[in-house]
Amino acid sequence: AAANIGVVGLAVMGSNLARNLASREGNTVAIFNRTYAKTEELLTEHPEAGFVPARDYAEFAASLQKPRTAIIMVKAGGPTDAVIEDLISVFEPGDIIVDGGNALFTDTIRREKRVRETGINFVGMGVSGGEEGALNGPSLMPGGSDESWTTLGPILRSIAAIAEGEPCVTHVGHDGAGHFVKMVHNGIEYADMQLIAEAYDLIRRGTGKSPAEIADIFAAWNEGELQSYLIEITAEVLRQTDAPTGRPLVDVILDQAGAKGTGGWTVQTAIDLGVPVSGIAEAVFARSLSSHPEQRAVSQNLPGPRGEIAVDDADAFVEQVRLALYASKIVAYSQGFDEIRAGAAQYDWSIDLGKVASIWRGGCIIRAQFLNRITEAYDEQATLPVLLTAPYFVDALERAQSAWREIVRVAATSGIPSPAFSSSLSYYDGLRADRLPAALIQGQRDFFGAHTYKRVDRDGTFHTQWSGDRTEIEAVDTH
Ligand code: NBP
Repeated sequence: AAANIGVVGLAVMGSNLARNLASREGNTVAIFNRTYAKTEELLTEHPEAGFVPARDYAEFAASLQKPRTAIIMVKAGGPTDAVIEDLISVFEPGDIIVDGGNALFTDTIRREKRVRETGINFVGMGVSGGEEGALNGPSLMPGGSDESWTTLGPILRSIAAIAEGEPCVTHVGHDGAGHFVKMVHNGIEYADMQLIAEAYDLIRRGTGKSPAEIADIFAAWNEGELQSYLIEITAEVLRQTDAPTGRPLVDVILDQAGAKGTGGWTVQTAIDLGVPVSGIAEAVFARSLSSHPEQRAVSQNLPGPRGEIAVDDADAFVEQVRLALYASKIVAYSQGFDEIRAGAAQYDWSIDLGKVASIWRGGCIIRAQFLNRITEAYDEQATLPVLLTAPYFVDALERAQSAWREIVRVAATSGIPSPAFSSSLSYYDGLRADRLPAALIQGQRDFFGAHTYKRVDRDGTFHTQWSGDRTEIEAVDTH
């Protein structure tokens, strides 16, 4: 057996990951793909990689040193299950199967149980950074057992992105923890992108600047506290001219945003966990709204202002938008980390939240300076209940306060949709409120469903006899 690691599935992600592995000192990589032509193609195109090809699973298993370690990079869902079963049939107890596809974490939990019965280790691993990351250094979020991490750790460290000298990989937690964290990463990515899009829209309508001029603004922002890959690529996209028409590319791209589903998973899971990820949810729903042209077409003449803003001082307005973006971004990340915290509690994972922030600093789509501040916040207090209450963020929110409110006000009065900006502000004010109208909701629930309520002044559970004499009785809480 010649190889210390294998890759199954040689489409773009798998072949790039295999090449990344092969390029690192000490690795010999076995490769297998259901359709052998793809294996041959990779061998021909990259003879320098020294791949050990296999035509079937038995040959693949025989080419691997023990404990055998294989990373699966095939289509998520049924294909992943099929490949796992095939590997089980040729692997032995102690071997390690890693799923690097975009699996839903509950599938990973199920698969881990199934594979564990055989004595083989199963690791669900979130891989972020797309094709480019897979080739040059992704952010890696492996779950799975401690035992598998011993073998896998050094290999993964060798291929991960490096941020400030540290490889962007950590053993996130057991079974589905890695895929869970990857899912939330994607949810945060949705929110971040939506916030940037809203900022662009407000600046464009407010100042009349061209996309290329706004590109300069984003490029300048990328030098400051907003520094991030997404801000950087926003400038690139805005600067791009469409060759056939000579117009800004952003003006010829159809304004209907697609989605592959991981943002939706983040929201569905958050609902199950009872965690308000309103910024992420608004970002997911904003994409759905954009993608209903038939509804948008019949709504064009609905009454309301037409998105014109009278801005006196363009520079001051741009700075207000920047602050609103920064504050809303703090909220989005705070909500995302809240979901990871709640997921860890629910599924009994021990997840180091600061470490998660630190492995997102390189390789992945949401890589940013800002993540250092999150790591610092959790280093200071690992059990911080609300990330945005960390002193650094409180300072930032204090600074952004009035601009944030002004921008949400301007958007509302001008008829410019700003779902992520405004929902972030509402969330923030909801957290701050000393008293919420939730009390009234409890009253309504008690009225129509005898759902009972608690009192501020006494322990116990109470019900008002709404259909009777409306006196209050102490109730046994059965709801
Ligand atoms: P695809 O998702 O397009 O999957 C193609 C691969 O799956 C091929 O190797 C194909 O083999 C194999 N496959 C299928 Br389909 N059914 C199979 C089966 N029943 N048995 C064995 N192999 C099967 O590839 P990709 O775009 O490279 O993505 C791979 C994984 O990485 C996916 O889970 C995807 O969601 C994830 N991904 C992640 C990122 C990221 O940024 N993290 C980006 C893109 C993709 P064949 O050649 O024989 O058809």
